[in-house]
Amino acid sequence: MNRDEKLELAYQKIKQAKNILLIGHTGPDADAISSLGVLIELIKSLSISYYAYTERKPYGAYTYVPNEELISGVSPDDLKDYDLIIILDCGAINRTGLEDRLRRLIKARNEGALLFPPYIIEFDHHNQSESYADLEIRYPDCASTTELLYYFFDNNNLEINKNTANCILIGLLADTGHFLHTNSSSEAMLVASQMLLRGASLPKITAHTTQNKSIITLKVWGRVLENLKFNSETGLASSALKTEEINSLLTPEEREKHADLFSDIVSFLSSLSGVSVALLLREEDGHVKGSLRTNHDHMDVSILAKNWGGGGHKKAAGFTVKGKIAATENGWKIIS
Ligand SMILES: [Mn+2]
Repeated sequence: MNRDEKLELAYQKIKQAKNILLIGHTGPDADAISSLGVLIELIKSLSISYYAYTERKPYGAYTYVPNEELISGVSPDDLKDYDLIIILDCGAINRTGLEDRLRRLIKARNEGALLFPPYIIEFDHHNQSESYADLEIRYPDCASTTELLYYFFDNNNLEINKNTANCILIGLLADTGHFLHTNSSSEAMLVASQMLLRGASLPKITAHTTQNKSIITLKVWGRVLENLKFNSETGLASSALKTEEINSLLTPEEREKHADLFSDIVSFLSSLSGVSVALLLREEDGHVKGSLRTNHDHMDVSILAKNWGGGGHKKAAGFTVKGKIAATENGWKIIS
């Protein structure tokens, strides 16, 4: 099936559905939230019942995204109650926040144990890690999942109203770093300009996304910069935050609310002159989370992340491993 056929089939499946479950990735970013926002807008207009879910939805961080208030952080009831499940921007099944339940469902489906198994559609722009959906709409050339959803709307001649336009533009701006990253393709720019023509407000979005640095954010940035180590031979800029440091700077509520904070600073580090790769390590619940960024076309940080059991894009990737952070002479290591 080519892309157009897949996008048409996805719309057929949505129109036929009676109860749809929408899933964005755990600890959602603006692209995940706005992808949910786009499909909620469509499903509302079709008067189909739905439940939109994302695990660890940060409180108050994305209220500027249309339909954000219709997304729940509470796990859905029995997955078999839905006839259609749409997974957005997740990269891998383990980022759905429902991995065990989905795997059980898929197993039952594959064994023919379900009379009416939910149909599973995946919309994504991450590289593939495994194939599990009935309809996999995966295009890593798209700058954001919302860019892919634009093609879905365009292909099916669906109306793009102001809410949808804002959602699509928000996802694009977020995943291209406001058109600073190299994934800012001519197609992405074209979609963005189409969204402006359909009523999306760039000044309103940027006011929320770029002029929102709080004092708390700056304190965390200060500590990350203090801990910064730079290897001039490899061009690796790395920093780390231990649990004690994070706890001294942020309350648990603030950590939830400022979910973007860590990814913002690692992007900033990758933009510094002479830096080829930026790495931020932080401790969380006995684990170390690593975020990797690069601005260089010849680098692929998803390969580095994969070595640590993670994944992502060429320019932005991450991993989580068990352990603690320890400083070395010009870098960091993870110890158990
Ligand atoms: Mn994305």
